[in-house]
This record gives sequence, C-alpha cells and structure tokens, in this order.
Amino acid sequence: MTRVAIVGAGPSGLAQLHAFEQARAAGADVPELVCFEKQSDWGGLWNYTWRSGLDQYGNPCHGSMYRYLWSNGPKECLEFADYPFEQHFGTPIPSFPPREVLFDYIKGRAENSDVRRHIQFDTAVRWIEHDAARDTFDVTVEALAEGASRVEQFDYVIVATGHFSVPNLPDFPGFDRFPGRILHSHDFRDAQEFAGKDLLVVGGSYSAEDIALQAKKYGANTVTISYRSAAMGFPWPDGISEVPLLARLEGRTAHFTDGSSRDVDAIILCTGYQHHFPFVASELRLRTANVLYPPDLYKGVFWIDNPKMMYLSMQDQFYTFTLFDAEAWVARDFVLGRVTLPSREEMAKDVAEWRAREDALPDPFAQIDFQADHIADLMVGTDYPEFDLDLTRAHFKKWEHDKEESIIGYRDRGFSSPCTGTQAPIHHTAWWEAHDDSLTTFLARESGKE
Ligand code: FAD
Ligand code: NA7
Repeated sequence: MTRVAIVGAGPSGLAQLHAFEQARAAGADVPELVCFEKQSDWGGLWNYTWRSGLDQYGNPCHGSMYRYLWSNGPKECLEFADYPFEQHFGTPIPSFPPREVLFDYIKGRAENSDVRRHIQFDTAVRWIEHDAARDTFDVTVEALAEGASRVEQFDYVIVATGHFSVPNLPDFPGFDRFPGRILHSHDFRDAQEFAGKDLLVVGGSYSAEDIALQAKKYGANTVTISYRSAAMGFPWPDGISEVPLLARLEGRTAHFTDGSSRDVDAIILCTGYQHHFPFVASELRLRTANVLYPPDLYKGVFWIDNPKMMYLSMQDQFYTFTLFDAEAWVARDFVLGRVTLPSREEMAKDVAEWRAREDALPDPFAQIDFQADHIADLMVGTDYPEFDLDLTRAHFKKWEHDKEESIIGYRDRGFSSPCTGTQAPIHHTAWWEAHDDSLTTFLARESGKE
C-alpha cells in the first residue's frame, strides 16, 4: 500500500490530514497516512508552552508563541472555507481572537474529521533520505519517551514543520557584558516580566511590533525599537519609540547608529527565524530566507528535483490557514494521482517567474495580492470549497491602513466572513484594555454573560 509521511501536526500538517479525510469521505481510496509530531499534542505553535530553551526530552523547544497573543490579522483572512468560525463557535465572534480561541478552532476541524488517529505524538523525525533504487523515502524517527529509533519507508513525504522556531540570533558588541537579560522573541513568554523596565527590542517586523506593544501594555516603562532597514513608522503609544540599528552596548547603555543612546534593562531580539531542516538529506533540503515564494518549490509545495517530497507553509505569511489548505489540497491531489506535474525544467521556469515577480513587488499591498494570486493558482482544479478570496485581499489592505491609523486600535475592528458573509461583531473591550485573553472571557463576554 502507498504510504505518506506527514512531518508535524501544526496547522499545516493538520490541513494535510484533513484534506485526505475529505477525499476519503467523498469515496476516494486514500493511502496510509502517518503523521509524526515531536510534541505531545497537536496545533504546532498554537499549542502554547511555558517552556523555552529545551523541551522535556532535551530537544529544542518548538513553541514561539507567548501569553496574551491575539491574532495579528483578521480571522476572516484565515477562515477554513469548509469550517467557518460561526459553525465552530455557534455564533459570530470578533475578528481578532486571542491564541486560545484560534487553537480551539484549529482543533475543532481536526476533531471533526477524526485525524488524530493518524498522528504519532512524542515522535521526532530525525532523518529523511530518498532511495533511488526503490523510489521510496527512508524516514528515521525517534519515539522520544522510549528513546527508540526506527526507519520506515514511505512513497511520499510532506514536511510541515513550520519555520518560526529556530531563531536568527545576531551578535552585537557589548552583549557579552550586558548586565541584564538578552533573549530572542522565540523565548519570550510573559510580558509582565518586563513591567517597570526599560526594554530594547531589536527588529522591524511583526514580532518587534507585537512584543513592543505587549510589553508596554503589561507595564514596561519604555520600549525602544531598533530597526535595521526601515522604521515601522506606526503611531506608537507614549513610551514606545523607534531608533536606527544598535551599534554597541557599553554596560547597560545602548548606542545606536544615529549617535543616540539609551539605558536599557533587557533586550529582546526580534530578528526573525531560520528555515532549519537538519533532519532532511542535503539533496532534498529547502534552503531559503523568509520570502513569499521560496526557491526550488513548484507551486510553493513540490521539491522540483523530486516532487514526491513536499513542503507546506514555507512562505512568509500574510495568509496562513487559507494558504495551508490550498497547499494541502494540491499536495493531496498529486498523491491521489489527480494532478500531474510538468517537467523539471518547466517547474523551475515557473518558480523563477514567480520569484522575479516577488522581487519587483513595491509594497505590502502588492505583496498581499501576490500571495492571494498564489492561493488562487493553487486552487485551480481542486475541490476546495468556494470562498471570496477577493474579499480577503480587500480585508488585508484595509487592515494595513487600520494599523497605520492606530497600532493599538486596529484589533478593535470587525470584518465580514469570506465564507458566510457574516459581519464580525466588535469585541466590547478594546484590545489595549483587554488583559484577560482566555477563551472563556472572550466568548462569554461576547454572548453577554459577563
Ligand atoms: P507550526 O505551527 O510551527 O507547526 C509545526 C509542527 O511540526 C509543530 O507541532 C512541531 O512540533 C512539529 N515538528 C517540527 N519539527 C519536527 C520533527 N523533526 N519531527 C516531528 N515533528 C516536528 N499566524 C496567524 O495566522 N495569525 C497570527 O496571529 C500569528 N501569530 C504568530 C505569532 C508568532 C509568535 C509566530 C511565531 C507565528 C505566528 N503566526 C500567526 C504564524 C504561524 O506560523 C502559523 O499560524 C502556523 O502556526 C504555521 O503552521 P505550521 O503547521 O506550518 O507550523
Ligand atoms: P520576520 O518577519 O522574518 O522579520 C525579521 C526582522 O528581523 C526583520 O525586521 C529584520 O530586519 C530583522 N533582522 C534580522 N536580522 C537582523 C540583524 N542582524 N539586525 C537587526 N535586525 C535584524 O520575523 P518576525 O519574527 O518579526 O515575524 C515572524 C512571524 O512571527 C510572523 O509570521 C508573525 O506573525 C509572528 P530587516 O527588516 O530585514 O532589515
């Protein structure tokens, strides 16, 4: 029997399992699916952990999410077309839910399609290589609790291990003598740790933006954001400011390239992540920066030198769950023989064209359209349910404008569903004032029980 290995049971691995289950429900003959997940539960980054550094088995901790994390984009732009939010929660909910609420939503669809039975938890994939003679993949896995390794053969491998877990960690002169804590955003957990402190955040993207806001919201005295290329330029609340790149530290004094300086108590490096696949043999290993169209992946999914090796969710992400679904549906249809791929040369040419187009994108609005076009391209010929993709483009562009208008207020807006058309209600506690991010409070307040 044909065997498919899926590595990782985060949102993209679960999308893959779900896609196969949908085909099975519609009568398809589905191969044997085995999903290996090194954590003890599913949900990937959305499965919050207090741990940082190493996990309970001594392996690098996967989790990069932190307490009080609320969706940083409208939920309508990541809604599962075959499982709308309203279906899961039984009522319309606001557009920017906290982590626990989205985790619940992800779990809901996975439970409904009963995919858990395919997942081997506490099992890390250690090595993937292709055997050309047999045209199968040897996958070495380790059952972490037992410390027992074994090798299994698969006809297809789908890597869904995410790429926001292994920090990119630059060094700066004087770090070795700084008398405070220096951490990467991967290890950031509870913003209350920085209450009353003067914090330096290095980076100019989503993590820098959100962690700076979190820290201030939960009581930091000041937050200085140091950027390399360009200031984010949002209308920051009092106590948050942006300065050019850090040049060096002298004791607790940070000096910046514009000649200014500040005394700081702690430093958070929001300097992004590495695509890191040490468990993949060199000739199958994706090597890329955080871009919208990585090299060597046809349709962003198929490894062009051997398309039976697939990767999900390796793009920089405006779209998340919607993109993962589109990728998972295409990967599934390839495995099921419903899709045939062009020659290696044609695939390489197609990838090159997309990448050239990405290089020429002038601004985030064009980037949003680019990623939406990628999704539209993926969905041609699949049976993924229809939804209003163009509406999500418009939502993302409005969201960009909302952030420019109010960086503490953009989450207090409501968007309409591309699946049901329902307009999201406004959460009655403004995000900047909402300190309780539990699912119970978020939903109970919504239905007027508090
Ligand atoms: P992950 O969620 O990273 O899951 C990968 C899974 O693979 C994990 O469970 C991991 O344990 C497993 N794994 C890894 N290596 C192995 C191995 N060798 N063997 C076995 N299992 C393995 N997206 C949004 O839509 N909205 C947000 O608000 C948002 N906020 C974010 C905030 C932060 C701080 C970060 C880091 C990301 C955020 N994202 C957000 C983006 C996020 O990447 C996606 O939402 C989503 O989690 C990606 O899913 P994934 O399954 O591809 O990867
Ligand atoms: P991103 O979006 O990949 O951004 C990384 C940022 O780190 C970016 O602003 C980089 O600057 C900056 N960076 C990288 N190296 C350095 C050095 N050496 N010095 C200074 N600054 C540096 O990662 P994020 O963590 O922000 O976001 C990842 C995901 O997490 C995202 O999906 C969110 O939803 C949450 P640049 O702008 O390139 O000059």
